[in-house]
Amino acid sequence: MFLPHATRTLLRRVSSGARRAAPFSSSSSSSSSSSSLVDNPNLADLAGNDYLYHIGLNPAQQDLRTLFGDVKFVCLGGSVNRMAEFAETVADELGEHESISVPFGMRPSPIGKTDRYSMFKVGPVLISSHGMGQPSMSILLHELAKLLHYAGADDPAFIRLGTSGGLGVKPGTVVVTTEGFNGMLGNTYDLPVNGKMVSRPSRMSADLVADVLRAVETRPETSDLKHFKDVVAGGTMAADCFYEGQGRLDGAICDYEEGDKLEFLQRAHDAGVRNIEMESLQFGAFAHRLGIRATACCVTLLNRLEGDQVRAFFGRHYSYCMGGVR
Ligand code: R2B
Ligand code: URA
Repeated sequence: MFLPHATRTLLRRVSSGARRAAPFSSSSSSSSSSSSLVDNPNLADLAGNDYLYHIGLNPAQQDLRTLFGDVKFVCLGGSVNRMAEFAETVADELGEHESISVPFGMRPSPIGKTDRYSMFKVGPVLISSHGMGQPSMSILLHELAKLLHYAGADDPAFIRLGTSGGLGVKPGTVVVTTEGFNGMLGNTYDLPVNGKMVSRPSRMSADLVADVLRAVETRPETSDLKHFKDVVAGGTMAADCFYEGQGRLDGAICDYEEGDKLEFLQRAHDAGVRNIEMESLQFGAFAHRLGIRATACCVTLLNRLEGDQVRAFFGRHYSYCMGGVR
């Protein structure tokens, strides 16, 4: 997402920021007022023998406190390769000036099971791929929250670094998410639980968003980001489908006209949506429910008001994501 120097700067700046999630709106919600990472009395019954199935770790088998107790940032992104690359960048940047620990080797190497997600740790930064879509993100968030709870991590900030389709912003713009929107343009993530629909508001931490924007604005390390790309705060719509769910005309099925698509996208823009992807709604709902400081910083690969096909050249696409203007 951010330039290499900016990565370090941002992490430091954000680290000195507010300690608790301050949602963007104080309207009624079921969220706790402070961060706890988990809210489940049943976990006590496991007496510390809790196999985190998809990431392959268990507090009964690994010393999670030693390995993960210092985590201050959790950086998540969809693709394995991109997050492995991001881990290398963070190692280079933090390694320059700080004594950092990179467990399991001299350079970042995957931790735990890697068949579903790839996770890395560089000093206080835990980095993981989350796959595509809200179900994949949800599984990872449940297991990471428990991992960090067992590790005793103190109020870590969660940031998703991803790609998206922009809405009324020029390609290359980075959208820092303030709140999630669903495909009906509401702000709740709705999940059937035991045969009942549970709706949770999707809100990011106002303090974390402000810290990210301040870092971009004030630090010389991010001057390239200011010169070459726009960074805006705004709503992010997450869809459970890349094609129809995002109003594309180029999927294998399309039962609507271009006018329907444009009417919807314009309505979404009017409601405050500035980009569309597939995870931030669930991410914001999960974090807000637990009081975790979270936001997403997603580069826009195209302006959806102008088209549907993602044709960003890979190198450019990649450097947008990592924040490098290469
Ligand atoms: C952005 O890009 C992916 C789809 O191409 C999806 O994971 C997302 O949110
Ligand atoms: N990812 C999405 O989910 N949608 C886009 O348009 C681009 C990337």
